[in-house]
Amino acid sequence: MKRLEDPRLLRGRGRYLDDVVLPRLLAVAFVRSPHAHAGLAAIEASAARAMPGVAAVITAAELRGLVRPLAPRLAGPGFTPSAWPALAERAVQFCGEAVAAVVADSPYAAADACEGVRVEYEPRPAVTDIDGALAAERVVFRRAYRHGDVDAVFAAAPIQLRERFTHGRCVAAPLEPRGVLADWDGETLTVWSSTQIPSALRSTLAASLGLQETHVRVIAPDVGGGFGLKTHVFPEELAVAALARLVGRPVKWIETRREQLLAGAHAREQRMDVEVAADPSGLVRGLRARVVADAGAYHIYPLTAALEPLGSAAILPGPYRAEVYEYEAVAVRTNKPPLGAYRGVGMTMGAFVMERVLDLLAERLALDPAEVRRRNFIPREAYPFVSASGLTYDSGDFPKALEQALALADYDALRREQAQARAAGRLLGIGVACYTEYTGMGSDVFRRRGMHDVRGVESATVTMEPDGGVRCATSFPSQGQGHATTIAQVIADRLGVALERVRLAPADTAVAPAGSGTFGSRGAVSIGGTVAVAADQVRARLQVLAGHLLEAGVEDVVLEGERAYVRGLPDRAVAIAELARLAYSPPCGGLPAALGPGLSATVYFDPPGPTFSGAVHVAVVEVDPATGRVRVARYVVVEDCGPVVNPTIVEGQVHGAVAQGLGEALQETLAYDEDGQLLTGTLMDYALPKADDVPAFEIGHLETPSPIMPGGVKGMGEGGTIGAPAAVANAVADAVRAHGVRITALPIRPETLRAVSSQG
Ligand code: MCN
Repeated sequence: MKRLEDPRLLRGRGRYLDDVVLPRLLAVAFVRSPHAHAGLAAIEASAARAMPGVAAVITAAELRGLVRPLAPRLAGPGFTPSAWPALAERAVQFCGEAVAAVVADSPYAAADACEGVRVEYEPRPAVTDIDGALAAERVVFRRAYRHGDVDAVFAAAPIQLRERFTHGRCVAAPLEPRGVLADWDGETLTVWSSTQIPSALRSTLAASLGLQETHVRVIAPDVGGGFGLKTHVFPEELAVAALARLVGRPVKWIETRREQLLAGAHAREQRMDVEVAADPSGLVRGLRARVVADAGAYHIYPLTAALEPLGSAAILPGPYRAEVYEYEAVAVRTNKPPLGAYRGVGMTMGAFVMERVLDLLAERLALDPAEVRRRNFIPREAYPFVSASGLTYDSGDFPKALEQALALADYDALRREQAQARAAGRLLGIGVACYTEYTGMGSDVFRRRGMHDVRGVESATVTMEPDGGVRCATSFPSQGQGHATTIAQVIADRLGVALERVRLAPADTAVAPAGSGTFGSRGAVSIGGTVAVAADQVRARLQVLAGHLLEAGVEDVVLEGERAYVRGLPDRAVAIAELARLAYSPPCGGLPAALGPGLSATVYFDPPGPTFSGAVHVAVVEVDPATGRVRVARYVVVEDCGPVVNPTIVEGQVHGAVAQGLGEALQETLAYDEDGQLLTGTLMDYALPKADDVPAFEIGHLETPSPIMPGGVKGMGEGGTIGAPAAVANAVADAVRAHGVRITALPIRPETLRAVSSQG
């Protein structure tokens, strides 16, 4: 089934943030620090205020007492809080931090006036890397974990490996950048934001500005991609909301691409030192890991800097049986933008390290990489399985997924082809990666992590209108995942109406009940827990009404093909639209006893998860010995997200996520110099994958239903980005093994492969 939302979007009829225009609208631009670390001695804005079209120039001084900074909480020891202000007050902590906002009658006038704001900085030394931050003891998060007698297992292990892996800084880079429009009518603050979390944003704005939530309305119009970036609340959202109140007119800020690269949330940067204890058979018995993430200048709101290192450490054991494990997860503060969520957060690094380690082990023991995985997998019958890091894996069948992927790739033939290519001097590599992924998390997961400001609950209202059309409003909006289609499928199925009769309401806190948002691959699971249950409640009311009219037992009423009929008697029927009309306009004699008017249900759901989905990826790459450039020749995925609601959407999600993973593996780097200056501030320098960098994908499915989630459904929207860097890294390592090049860092840029190039 094709996506219902696409015709409107493909015809250019989408309504993105920059399409939203209000009367008397003013534009906002931010003055941003050119220094990574500096004191703010003075800001002189009178010249800018006098420039044409300028309505106001606002600094932290004008916002004092009006806006509380973003200060997420994390329960438990080892957490040093931070407060990210709407505008910097006494000092700037990273290059690109906002120090003033200009409000003008056009974005151009606002941008020009930014140049007229004179800021006197007092540059200070910047800390720009993990070692510098550790040396300066700038630790903002530290958590340790130990399971089993790790020392005894390591002391007895005949095979030991030790390696350091690093991951560079990258960014989500959605097609539509961030943006926010705010309007204050003296009573209600209405905010349009390109966000993944309208409900949580409303709460944060209300708390920060000292308003009641009922006086704040957040609307997320069409959102052109989020990929985790828009899971956060940003200072710009606070500043723009406050500006609307200060200037008494609607104001809008649209991020430029340069601002996004410079001052949005970044992703991934971390390193992991790992030790492995194994048997000569290749069985991994124990793991030790120390993860240190470069968290940037502030904790990201609401997830905190714990998100990346804790996720990487917790998922490291993957779908394998390691018995003992100890880790330390650390985040350090540097003078760079905060580290936040990006598709696959935490899990990408965990999978990269574990899958590289298994290949190194295979190499040491002269085993095939597929064989070493077979020997370590958790067998299907061992699920539910508690991993060495304490995660309860509810379901999975990796032995089967691996065999399916190897068959799809024709692995044996690939190895023969590789041998021939090698004989001819070509650098062909084959990489296998397997990962398990936590999806569909509920409040319990966030509370266990100590994350107070992430609710974990979702909700939906399903309403059949008086003409039989159905409207659904959810707390988890779409940024491209196709929810309008999958939600319509679920509702149409349950209420017996045509798909076209079902509409997903725009994301608007005035319409939708409260919840958390779309992140952590929780959408499919939340649809099952909210939309499906609410639709069932509406269905039950329709059945009572139809049973009453048709003089049949409720359990005998079938809803199908826009009609309600008595089972076995298809002619004894009434149109569902007629039932809807009667529900709002009761017939003479009224509705059946105990059935009030209306056809609507609101359901809140706290997913009992996480539920674990997973996949096996096989990448085939060829390295050009002359340039070190890597071409991805083939890409195979076998994924398991339980029963698939919409195969087209699921495959589309795999395509997009793998494409992002390939960029992460081979191209994308936010490079900084030692002063904390960003060297890759445009898309000419920050290399996103393009169409010709991405191969055709070969996708297979496996369905291992979740025993804990409604309908057995598991999430999958992030998976491709988790598997691709690991599979590609293993494939490149396989291609260049004979040349003595070690693959321990992402991205694997041509310059990493220069040892091959020089030999080539
Ligand atoms: N689905 C399905 N059957 C399943 C599982 C999922 O049909 N068994 C469908 C779902 O109904 C939904 C889609 O696949 O339409 C993704 O579902 P899910 O894995 O639950 O993920 P979410 O809906 O929670 O989406 C979030 C996820 C994340 S965390 C990021 S980041 C991401 C992603 O989705 N950002 C995206 N995919 C994206 N796709 C686009 N186009 N844009 C983004 O910003």
